[in-house]
Amino acid sequence: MAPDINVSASHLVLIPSYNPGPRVYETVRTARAQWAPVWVVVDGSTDGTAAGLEDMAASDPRLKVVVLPENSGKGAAVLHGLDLASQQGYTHALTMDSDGQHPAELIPTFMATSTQSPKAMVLGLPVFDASAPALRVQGRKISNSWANLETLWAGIGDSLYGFRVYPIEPLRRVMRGQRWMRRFDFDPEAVVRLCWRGVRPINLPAPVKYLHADEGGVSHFNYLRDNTLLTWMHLRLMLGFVLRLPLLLLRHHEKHPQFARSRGARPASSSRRLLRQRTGATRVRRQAV
Ligand SMILES: Nc1nc2c(ncn2[C@@H]2O[C@H](COP(=O)(O)OP(=O)(O)O)[C@@H](O)[C@H]2O)c(=O)[nH]1
Ligand SMILES: [Mg+2]
Repeated sequence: MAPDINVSASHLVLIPSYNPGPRVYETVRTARAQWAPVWVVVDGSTDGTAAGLEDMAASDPRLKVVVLPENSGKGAAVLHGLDLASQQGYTHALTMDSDGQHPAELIPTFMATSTQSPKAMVLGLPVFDASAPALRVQGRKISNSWANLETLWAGIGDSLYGFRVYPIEPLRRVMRGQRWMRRFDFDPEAVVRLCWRGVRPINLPAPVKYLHADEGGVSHFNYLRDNTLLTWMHLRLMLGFVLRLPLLLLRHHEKHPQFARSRGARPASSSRRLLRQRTGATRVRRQAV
């Protein structure tokens, strides 16, 4: 059993897992070496890893393995875990992939940041090495541009990286509100919709590895199917963006009053404050602005 350095009653590590092969055992071991509890949701895997993980959990009370009989998609597997976690009183979940791509050694840093800012979501900002396929790196730039537009640049560093800490309740509400976000569209839609609800993103750099097949690397990302899903997702989000535009503009102006200045939309009090800062004057009379 892993030593229990960090045992939390509020924050858990949640690993959705679909046919990852034997890499999953090391992934779970390294996560458990950093944190407790760790929960794995086996999403209808047919590669024998459900039984192997259940064996690990039998000798580790802080590892929980939930086995879904059918494959239902990454988002659906995460939501299943979030519902159970919420019932047991957990407030935050760090999601990570089961295939060894994500940096388990950063779990404590991400959890500490979330504990300091519990209303925020803590997003991994991927640091790629030479192993990253150029097509995936370029593809995420497109997804990131859409996500930034859809949130009026609310601060999303990366829309796709699944190594994140979410506040559980807002995410459950977002997901229960619609039937999408159940498959590969989970990660980007979650950050955009949480931003719309006012959940602030905090971005922390985190390395990501793309393992070769001979190192046990597996990906179920299907370029045609999943890029079609992501395109449809961004169309949906653009519609939501248009409907929320007045609210987003208002928030944007509150956060960046300098953009409104030239149009005279900034409240007089903040104009005076800015002028005071620039001139060093202790009092700026109303007619001066
Ligand atoms: N692709 C996919 N991943 C799933 C599913 N259910 C759970 N997952 C998990 O979601 C994570 C991301 O999937 P992965 O295939 O590694 O995508 P990639 O990292 O973007 O190449 C992994 O931990 C998977 O095991 C599913 O139905 N499809
Ligand atoms: Mg992966």
